[in-house]
Amino acid sequence: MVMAAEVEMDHRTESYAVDSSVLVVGMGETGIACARYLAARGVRAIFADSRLDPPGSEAIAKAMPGAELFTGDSLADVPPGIDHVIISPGVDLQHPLIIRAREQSVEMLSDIDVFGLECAAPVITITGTNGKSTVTTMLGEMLSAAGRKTAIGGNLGEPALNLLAPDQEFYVLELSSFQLERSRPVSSVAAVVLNIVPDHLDQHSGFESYVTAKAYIYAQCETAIINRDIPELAELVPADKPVIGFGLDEPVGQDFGVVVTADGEFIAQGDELLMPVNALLVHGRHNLTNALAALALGYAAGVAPTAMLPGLKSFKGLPHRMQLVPTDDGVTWIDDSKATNVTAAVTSIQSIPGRLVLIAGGDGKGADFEGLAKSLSGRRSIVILLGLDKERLAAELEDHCEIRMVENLPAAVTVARQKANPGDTVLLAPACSSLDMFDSFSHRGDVFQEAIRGAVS
Ligand code: UMA
Repeated sequence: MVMAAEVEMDHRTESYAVDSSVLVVGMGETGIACARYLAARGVRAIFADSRLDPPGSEAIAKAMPGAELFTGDSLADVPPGIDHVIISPGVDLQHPLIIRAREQSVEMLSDIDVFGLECAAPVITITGTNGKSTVTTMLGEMLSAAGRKTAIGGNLGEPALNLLAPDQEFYVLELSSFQLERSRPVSSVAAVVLNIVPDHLDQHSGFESYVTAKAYIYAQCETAIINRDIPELAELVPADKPVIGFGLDEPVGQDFGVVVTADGEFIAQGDELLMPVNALLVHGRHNLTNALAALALGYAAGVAPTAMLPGLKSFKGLPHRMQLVPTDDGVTWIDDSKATNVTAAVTSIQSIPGRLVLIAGGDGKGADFEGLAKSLSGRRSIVILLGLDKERLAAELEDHCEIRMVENLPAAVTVARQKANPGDTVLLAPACSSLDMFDSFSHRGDVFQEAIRGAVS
């Protein structure tokens, strides 16, 4: 056997190991990471992807020369002798190969399960609909600043398997609902569901299954971190788990929160003031919540809050999340391409005072846009729409704002430039996924920033 570690799971009777005869479904970033991981351990695998030209095929062939790669529908069944199937997060669970594997009782794993087999350092796990990449990166910087060697990844971008290293002191993993529903419960020192609002409803069978997937994060954690501002989320935590809370109100005990004094607002643990809220470089109440969550996670993992503060104070935020794009035209241009659902877009819109030119649209993932309409009501805003769901958005928003329709993002920037006056804000907060027109939300944000640089000198 190549891999020594075997993990007993509470909810299953069998232990598992990945030592031979593996089928990896998905030839994207996760598939590439699996190929490298398995090849380094001398395990042979075959690979399948329903896409005709999956992005990882070249890298997989390089990592595991001679491995058989099946694209499109060229692999109709799980070949005899396959003992394990590793499923990438983007693979549809109704994929014919997954159905066949289930019928044949072939062991199914995620890359996160495989990561769990070899991971020797404490893991901190983060999920939620919005803010999880920010909290993951923020906490990574806080732990590093506290002198602890920390690797961050997962849904954030770097597949978990690529992070494994013998000298890591902490792993901080952002986990999507897709990763959670494909994985056995992840053993962690601290776990959080930051928030949950409807998202990805076109891929999950409904809001309930999306919530269930997110709740898995608490199943095997040592301490559950809960958001006091969304009390319903505490119901996702198993009854006997130790809990630490965070929220924008005054904290008690070990909880984190905000204390108002004559000198202003302070981030605090219990009655101990840690730092002034205005010392954060990231703006908005949602980022204050993110900071409190990160502190609670790090504290639950055994790191003193004071040791984490330097990393928190120097954290500047992530690209394409409320990122200011500098110009000299007197208009504030903001790239929030990461606002891929209605709640994230509404949070951004509400954080901006004054006259707004909003650029929105893309693939709405089956969501209802009523919340977006409400947030624009009575604001004198102009909304420029593009992408797959622009007609549906226009129908929902037309009673609340002036609408313009465009074919692409550079055209949206041109119209925004004509409509915005000095003092106004132009905000890209699409409330939709980017995948109908772009490779990713970062690609969409890059195109937006490039168009601004071209149009506004
Ligand atoms: N696909 C097929 N057929 C297949 C396999 C995949 O059509 O047989 C499609 C999927 O529908 C999907 C795309 O290919 O749209 C990518 O799927 P993948 O599983 O190959 O994805 P990876 O490249 O491995 O990237 C995945 C995560 N992607 C998804 O969950 C869709 C990345 O999250 C993550 O960073 C990476 O693993 C490393 O862990 C991205 C993401 O968009 C950022 N996540 C969603 C989100 O945040 O909203 C969930």
